[in-house]
Amino acid sequence: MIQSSELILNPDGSVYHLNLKPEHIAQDIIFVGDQNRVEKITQFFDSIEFSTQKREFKTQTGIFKGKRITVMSTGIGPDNIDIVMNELDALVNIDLKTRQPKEKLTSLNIIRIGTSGSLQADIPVDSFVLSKFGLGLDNMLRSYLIDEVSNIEMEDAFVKHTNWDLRKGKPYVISCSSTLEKMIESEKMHKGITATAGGFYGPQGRVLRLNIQDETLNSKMDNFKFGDNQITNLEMETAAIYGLSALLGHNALSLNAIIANRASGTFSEDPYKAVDELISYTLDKLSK
Ligand code: R1P
Repeated sequence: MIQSSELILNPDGSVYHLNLKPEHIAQDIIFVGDQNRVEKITQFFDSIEFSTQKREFKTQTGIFKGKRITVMSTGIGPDNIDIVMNELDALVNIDLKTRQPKEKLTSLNIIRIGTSGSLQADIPVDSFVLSKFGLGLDNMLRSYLIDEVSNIEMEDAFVKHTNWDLRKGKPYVISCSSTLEKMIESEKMHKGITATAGGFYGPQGRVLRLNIQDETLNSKMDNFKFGDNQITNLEMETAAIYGLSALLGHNALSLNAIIANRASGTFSEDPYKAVDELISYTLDKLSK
């Protein structure tokens, strides 16, 4: 039995941070970072059956063209993803009354619709990136036993290429779900490795008033190659979502609208438009 200090439930039986009970979520789930992006998606739904919010975790479940979908904001960063993924998994794979893992496990389909900065000059602002791999620079996943799901060869190549200081922890690499990739991909999507940082400024090479440990990291990431794959973009959730999904048996895919280009130093003139277009694109693919 999982103790109440380990899996915390609210007085109404919902999971502690997400405020959700099992009946509130669909098997198909869209993640967004920003809580205000939830309704930008659900405004297109035929109906909404459930809404809740606690802290930055806002959830709505409804029907889009006959398909039941949950849209949820994760807030920013891999630490939040640890909460979101574990609590979502508990909703489907742990009996919250007996506090025992279920024998028959459910796989969720999770698609992130996020924003991100491109590292490559030829992936311009307002384009879309599908993350074939998540490269975690953040360490969160290293609290789990990940060797069976991580790409150790690519991790070692990255460590060598960037002369990575292992005092920052070892980066980890996890693949997307190939089923979801096939469902969503098209020529409109750039594909590559998405690097996930554990912070927005220093961890992504931004210098304001503090010196950073490796000022050349972004340019080394920019020219890292592993087979046909290069690092396309940098954000704060993808690798953590891929890692916990792989460990828990869920399918995950991360899509990002590129709103900044770190190579050219440019920022989208209308980032909301790029996100709106990615939302329409994804909903259209999901309804087929
Ligand atoms: C940083 O501004 C946030 O924006 C990006 C990063 O991953 C981070 O969460 O994604 P979202 O727009 O989905 O939040």
